[in-house]
Amino acid sequence: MPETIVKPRTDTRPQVERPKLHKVILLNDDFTPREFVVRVLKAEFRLSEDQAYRVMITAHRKGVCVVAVFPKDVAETKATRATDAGKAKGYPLRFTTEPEE
Ligand code: NFA
Repeated sequence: MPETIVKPRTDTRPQVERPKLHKVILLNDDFTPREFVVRVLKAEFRLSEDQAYRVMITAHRKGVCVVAVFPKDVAETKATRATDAGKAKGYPLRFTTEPEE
């Protein structure tokens, strides 16, 4: 039986950081109608009726709710579009973003 030759295999692929995801956060306010918030969440974030209602009611009760996480540029674009949808109707509805831990 010939000797086993163990060939050292060194992984030379560069170790890259996975880009951080950013949270889109819905902020409560006293003026935007609940149904409108649900409609925006469904349209902009593709949430189901149930998911959208739960996110809306959590923000309503606790002040804020995480809607979803995306790469930074996607999170910022969606937060801006959703905020602008409220602005177009004269509502103070706001979505912000922040990096995930
Ligand atoms: N608090 C709003 C209302 O009672 C509803 C709302 C929920 C607004 C979540 C913004 C975010 N009409």
